[in-house]
Formats: sequence, structure tokens, C-alpha cells
Amino acid sequence: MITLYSFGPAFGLPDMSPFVTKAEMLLKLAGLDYRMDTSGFSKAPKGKLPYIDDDGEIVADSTFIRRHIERKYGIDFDKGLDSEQRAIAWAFERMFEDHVYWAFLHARWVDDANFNRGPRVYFDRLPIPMRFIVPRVARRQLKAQIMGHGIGRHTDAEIVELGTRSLDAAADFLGRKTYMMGTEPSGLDATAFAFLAGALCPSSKRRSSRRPSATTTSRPMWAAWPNASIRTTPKCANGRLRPQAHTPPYSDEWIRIRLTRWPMSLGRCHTP
Ligand SMILES: N[C@@H](CCC(=O)N[C@@H](CS)C(=O)NCC(=O)O)C(=O)O
Repeated sequence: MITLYSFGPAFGLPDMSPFVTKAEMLLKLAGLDYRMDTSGFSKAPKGKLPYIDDDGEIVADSTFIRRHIERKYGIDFDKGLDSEQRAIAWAFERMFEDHVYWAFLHARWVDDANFNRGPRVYFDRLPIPMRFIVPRVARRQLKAQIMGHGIGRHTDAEIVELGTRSLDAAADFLGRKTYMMGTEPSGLDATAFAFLAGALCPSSKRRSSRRPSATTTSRPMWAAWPNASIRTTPKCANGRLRPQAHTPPYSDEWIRIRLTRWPMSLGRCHTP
């Protein structure tokens, strides 16, 4: 049995980390049995999540987890794609992970309103005094990482512009296709789903309605989380998230509302 070390559901998403969601989606696409464990961060070999323990073999980093699954279980997530398509898929994956990620990390952690409605509430589960200390330390570290990456040196408007451009590129490429690379899901869809879901996070949003067709890639993927244990659809209310359990967790309506507004998390939280 594979253990996937994760942060746990947050902000109405399957996990706080899109990289964890990507890894989980890869395990689902591969049809492998796995269990989630939220207690592994302190032992993370690279200081980050996700990592897996596959019968004693530890593999850190979502891309190396993918490589491990492909090699050990003989799965090719890009089956049916030619070399040019594989190159495009890899380039889009890098765009999501090394560009879109940083834009929405900035929106989620640096913007005060979004931080207070999202990450700070996530840490409410910690006992006092950790509840107050951990979010401050984590936020300081995140801000330093965002500056180190370089995107944090731009103005808010410039970051939104850059993030939007990448999301638009993904939207244009997806067009009316069901999945990023065609009619069947490929490895890229695990990444696209995870990062689109993160960018559309309801706790941290900006209403800008664009390109509904771009959202269709996520629709079949949400079905991969059919059980109600995921707490979803947090509403921004009185500055606090109000998690609500749904069965199924991501209702059609939620998908329609959330995924037709594009991109939502690149900016300030809108309180209804
Ligand atoms: N390249 C890694 C990135 C993983 C990553 O950045 N994880 C973040 C959460 S989204 C993390 O664990 N951050 C904790 C930290 O930096 O202290 C992967 O693909 O798994």
C-alpha cells in the first residue's frame, strides 16, 4: 500500500498543496491503492510535501512520484501522445508548477484579505499558542520564497497580469477539448486539475468571468473525489471560511459557479 503524505483538505480544495493534489490524481489515474497521511511533514526528505512511502521506498516530489509510478507499475501517463505532444505537455506542466503556482501563492499568502480568509483559518486547527505562531512564521517564509522566486518583486497588478496570461494560455490551448491533450486524460491533466482548482479556490478570489470552456478539463477530474469527507465550498462570510460538507463534495452547481469564473484567485477575496 502506498502512503501519500499530505497537508489535508483546505480552502475547499482536496489539499492545501496543488502538488499533493497532482500526486493524488496520478495515483487515481493509475488505479493504485493508497492512503493519505497528514503527519509526515516533519520527516519530508526535501522539506516539502508531497512524498510517498511505497512499501518502504520513499519518493519525494510530485514529478518523481510520477516517474516512480510509471517505472514501478509500468504505467505511461502520456500513452498515445507523440514526442511533440509530450513536449507540449511537459511545457504546460512547467508553466503551471513554476509560474501559475507562484502567482496564486502570492494571491493566497501575501494579500491580507485572502490570507485571513484562507491560510490563517487553516491554522485554526492548531492548539494555542501554535495557532498564532505558525501562520506568522509560515507566512514570513512564504513571502521570502516568493521574493526568492522573483515574482514577488513585481507589483500586485503585474503579478495578476502574468498569472492571467498563463491561465489564458492554458485556456486557449484547452479550447473545447475535454482534457488538455485530447479526449483522454494524460499526466498533464493531474497537474492542470490541481493548479486550476487552486487558482479557482473559493476562499481567495477575484471575480473575472472568462472562457468557460477552459474549465471543462476540471469537470471530469472532480469526479475523482466522490466521497463526502472532503469539506468543500467554504464561503467567505464575516471574514471567516465557513466549510460545508456536501455529497458529492463538488456539486455540479459549485463546479458551474466556480469553474466558469476564470481566474478567480488572482486577486483579492470577494466577500459575498
Ligand atoms: N517540486 C515539488 C514542490 C512541492 C512544494 O512546493 N510543496 C509545498 C506545498 S505547495 C511545500 O511543501 N512547502 C512547504 C515549505 O516550503 O516549507 C513537487 O513537485 O512536489
